[in-house]
Amino acid sequence: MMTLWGRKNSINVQKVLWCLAELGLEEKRDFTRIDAGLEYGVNKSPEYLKMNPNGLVPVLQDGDLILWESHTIMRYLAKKYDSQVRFSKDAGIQAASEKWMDWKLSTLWPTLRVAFLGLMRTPEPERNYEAIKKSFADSDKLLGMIDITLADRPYLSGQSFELGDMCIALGVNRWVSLSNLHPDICPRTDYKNIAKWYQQIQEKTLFQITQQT
Ligand SMILES: N[C@@H](CCC(=O)N[C@@H](CS)C(=O)NCC(=O)O)C(=O)O
Repeated sequence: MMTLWGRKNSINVQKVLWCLAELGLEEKRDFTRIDAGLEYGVNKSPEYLKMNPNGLVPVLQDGDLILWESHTIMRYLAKKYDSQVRFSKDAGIQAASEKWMDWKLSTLWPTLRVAFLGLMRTPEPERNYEAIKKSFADSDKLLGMIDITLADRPYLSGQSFELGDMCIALGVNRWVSLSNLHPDICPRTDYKNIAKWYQQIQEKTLFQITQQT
């Protein structure tokens, strides 16, 4: 039985929960989840810091192995537990998918995070609206790359749903949520290919994306 530490509304915990769901791994049967992070605490305790010195969620324990970094955990799960071949084993398709994972961590999320933390985690009097607006506008522009990519393919790396789609879909979920909650500060472009892809993902995959609050 694996153990996953992390609150359910964290974008990085959601990536792991989604991956587990796609692999047919069920909470209570195949893994235990322990709430950690923000209001739950736990992640700054000495015991937790021994597992993840960053004090962040998620952390996955599988036997003697302790992993942190959501994308590393996803790759591990897909390598070890994909008995039904849910994800492609082709090195080229995997790399095509993983480049979007890296882009999410290195480019999209650092850009969108400023708007997300500013509007969702910062009390109104302390918000830097100029930085928030810039963060959202820059993210909206970056998502134009996704929209162009999806013009000639159903999924980001081609014909099949892969790990990269999950990582980007969770970012798109935050982009849509922020725009819906704050349309004046976060006006978003009506990207048709993203909308089609996102809807298809929600219909055809095994995880209900919930907004992060
Ligand atoms: N690069 C890390 C980032 C982890 C991260 O930033 N986690 C956030 C939640 S999304 C966290 O632990 N925040 C502190 C908290 O929830 O208390 C990953 O992908 O796992």
